[in-house]
Amino acid sequence: MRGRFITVEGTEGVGKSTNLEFIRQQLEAAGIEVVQTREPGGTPLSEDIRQQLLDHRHTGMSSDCELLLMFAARAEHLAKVIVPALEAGKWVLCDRFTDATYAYQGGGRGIDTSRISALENWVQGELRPDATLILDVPVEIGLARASQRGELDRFEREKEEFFNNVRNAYLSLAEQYPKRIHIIDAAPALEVVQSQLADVLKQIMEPNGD
Ligand code: Z5A
Repeated sequence: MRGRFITVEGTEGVGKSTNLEFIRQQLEAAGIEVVQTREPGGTPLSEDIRQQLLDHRHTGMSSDCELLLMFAARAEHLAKVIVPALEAGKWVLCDRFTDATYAYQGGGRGIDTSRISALENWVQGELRPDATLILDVPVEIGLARASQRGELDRFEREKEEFFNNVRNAYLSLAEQYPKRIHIIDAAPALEVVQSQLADVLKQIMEPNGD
């Protein structure tokens, strides 16, 4: 049986890295074999593309170049990691996927959604995530959390307005796909966030769950 494809999304500093480990543990505790991966990245070539995308020396990269590099990395990732794992019956847990493209390149950079969906259909065919968890916090809280880390990458140097547009695009996607996308309030203490995650994961792990 084909595995299930779970993606985790959110704006800057919402706690994806912190909570991905928790999500993986919950799935594995239920006996599910999990392949954890990330975008952009997940294969040697896609990780090289990621480095170019995040490198602050490329500040001013054209929006179309950014969009096409995201999908180039994704095509390789799908071919080498995601599709083979799903076909082998494993679950794929992916840190960001195409919702991030709609949010960052669509909402943030202002690229028309129809251009993103054309690339989505080309690169993914009919493959879409089975369930998506969007960790949501007000932008100022996420930026304050992220600022505790080291040097800022090319995206992290964007202004608050950019991240507000990204967050609004994520919230619109959740309205558009209420069955697939689950919004998690990631502002409270970690144990409160993880209790919400555990509830949603139970639902997702049910046969035919979303
Ligand atoms: N991107 C794109 O533009 N288009 C696309 O299609 C794709 C991606 C796929 C890299 O992604 C960039 O690629 C990303 C969008 C773009 N740029 N940005 N921004 P990334 O996922 O690797 O980068 P990121 O968003 O910066 O993720 P991150 O560095 O992994 O941050 P995070 O995972 O959300 O946060 P964290 O490191 O888990 O937590 C941040 C801090 O907050 C840390 O000190 C935690 O201990 C703390 N924390 C976490 N939760 C809590 C709670 N509940 N309370 C208090 N403190 C907390």
